[in-house]
Amino acid sequence: MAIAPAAPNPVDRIAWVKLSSVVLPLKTAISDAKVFTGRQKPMTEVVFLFVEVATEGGYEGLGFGYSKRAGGPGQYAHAVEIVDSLIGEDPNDIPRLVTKLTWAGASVGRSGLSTQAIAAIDVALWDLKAKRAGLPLAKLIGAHRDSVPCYNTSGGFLHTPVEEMLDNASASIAGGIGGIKIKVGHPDRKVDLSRLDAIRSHIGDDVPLMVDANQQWDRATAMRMGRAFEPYGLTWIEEPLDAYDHVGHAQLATALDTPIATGEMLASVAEHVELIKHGSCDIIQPDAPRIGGITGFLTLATLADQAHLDLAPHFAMEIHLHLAAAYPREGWVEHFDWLAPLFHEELETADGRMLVPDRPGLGITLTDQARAWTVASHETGTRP
Ligand code: SMN
Ligand code: MG
Repeated sequence: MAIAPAAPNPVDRIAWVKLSSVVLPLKTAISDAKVFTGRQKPMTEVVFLFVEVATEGGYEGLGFGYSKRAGGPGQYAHAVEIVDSLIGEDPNDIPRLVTKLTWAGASVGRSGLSTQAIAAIDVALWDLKAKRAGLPLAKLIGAHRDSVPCYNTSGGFLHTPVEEMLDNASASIAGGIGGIKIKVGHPDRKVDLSRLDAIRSHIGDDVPLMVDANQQWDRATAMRMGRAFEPYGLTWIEEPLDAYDHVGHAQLATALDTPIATGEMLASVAEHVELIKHGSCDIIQPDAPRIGGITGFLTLATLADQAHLDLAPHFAMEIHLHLAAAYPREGWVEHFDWLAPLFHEELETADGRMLVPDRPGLGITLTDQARAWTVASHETGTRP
């Protein structure tokens, strides 16, 4: 019997795209080691590039990217310059559209800010595709699990007094979060060790504990600190060295029992390929908004799995929960409470895990507060 033709008019057309630059204020100024060693100022806001897409067939998608301290206006400006070419295109053809957008702005390269502008558009197109299929994004890709172990970072920054850090950890665990990450890399190594002692004693030996040095040590210091941390049974040591010191990270990964995690700062799939080639980490930490969205992340995930790496994506849990659920090896999702004012929906945590929403797409919608924090917007096409 002949196979029935596809549903009438399976091809859809992008009719409208809206770009919004949204500034999320943080409740307190955030400091990690990069601030304590004078490399950066405390962080007081995160700038988001939100992308909304609508098609003639009545489907809509929402995606986002972000930047910290600088880059937000640049990502937005680049997206404004290239987005018009999407109008009239079939939204299903995401890889082809990413290539088209890449060539539209090729003179500014295939990594960093231009890639991050395209990433936000890519996420919106994947959200739309999943909604068209009536599936959560993880299910559209193909999920290995319906929840992912999660750990909290937002409670353990270096500016947070020890007692408050301990209270934050207790609150996270009581809220169903499964692990705790604290920042290290303080100029005085005794501060690192005393904070680590305090948190390990407070949460006990059975709660997974990670540390993040945010690129602050040189190789000798990283090896010394890594050896000093061995007795604490850490789940990983994150970014002990400069993000691009692949050889140094590989030396640590070989020398230490504690797993080495890195990758968040890399700005393209190609940069992660270098990390993998050097054997720089046990746990890779890509950031979809930084390396090309869902499309870039899925390319990297295949390479990471082939290299037998575990996965712990950086930040943006609203996106990375789906991607970690679809990765063959069970990894971790990073919990931050910062983005809560932006979305109507809250991700559920229970028994140490974050639950993949059963809503189509990413399963998020923007709040009026997010709209109120919009500092610039650009529309192209006509919303059906
Ligand atoms: C981080 C996240 C957000 C702000 C500063 C640093 C980070 C992480 O390195 O791993 O979450
Ligand atoms: Mg980090």
